[in-house]
Amino acid sequence: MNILDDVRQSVIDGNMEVTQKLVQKALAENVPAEQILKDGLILAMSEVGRLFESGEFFVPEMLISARAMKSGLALLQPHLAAANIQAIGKVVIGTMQGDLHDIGKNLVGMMLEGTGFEVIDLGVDVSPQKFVEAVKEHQPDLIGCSALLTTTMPRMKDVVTALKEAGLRDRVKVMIGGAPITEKYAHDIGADIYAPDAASAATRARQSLN
Ligand code: B12
Repeated sequence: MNILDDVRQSVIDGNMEVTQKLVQKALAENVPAEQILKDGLILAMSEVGRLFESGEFFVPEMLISARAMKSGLALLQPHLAAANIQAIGKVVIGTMQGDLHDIGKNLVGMMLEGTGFEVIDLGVDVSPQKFVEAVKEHQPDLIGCSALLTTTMPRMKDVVTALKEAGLRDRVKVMIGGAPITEKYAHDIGADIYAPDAASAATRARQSLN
């Protein structure tokens, strides 16, 4: 068995200690951090989602898998974020009000840092008003909104509206993403950038500065 198969299995099992050991082992064997992330941790969470959908996993299992994934991610972080890059811009990110999923958002934050952005993370369950206040306070180039639930997607439109009402819409680009989000949805609600994953989020954010 390949080490990344083991990493995936440990996340699915929700075994945080084993996940950490295996991620460390993979790094020691010079498996690139991006590959451990993509083919190990992220694939494992897709499988966890499938198990949840088919009724084999319930919320507690999902939660312990998420914890294991996060513990592995923490070990990869220093390898993913390139050191000593001067900030090329500023991004405020957060997960929509009512939504507690933060693994994808954290990954996007890491990749943005890796590409040279200063990242201000507002956390989860962030109201549109809080985004507006953060734009006033930090004056970012972009805001990044994450939603994993179809029920919290509409809050993204509320963020765009709140920015307009505060007269700030022209000062900041709005980037959105998360499993249920599509390019079309971004267009429909008047967001500027959509990206399907953390790597393309970083690339598109960077391109948007030009
Ligand atoms: C882990 C998990 C949880 C954990 C979250 C832990 C945490 N700290 O995040 C817990 C157990 C808490 C949880 C709870 C719930 N969950 Co949940 N969860 C998941 C699961 C299995 C994985 C999500 C994940 O982390 N994926 C891995 C990351 C890396 O991927 P990602 O989040 O998609 O992010 C990537 C991209 O989307 C993108 N991206 C993400 N954000 C952003 C932002 C920007 C700006 C950009 C550009 C890109 C971007 O880049 C990321 C990296 O590449 C998904 C299943 C799935 N397949 O998505 C269900 C899922 C999202 N959950 C679901 C549900 C129903 C729930 C609950 C309602 C369950 C319940 N009955 O209580 C609650 C809701 C709690 C709440 N209020 O938020 C459903 C949503 C269904 C729907 N259509 O809305 C899913 C799809 C499962 C399913 N198949 O039914 N969940």
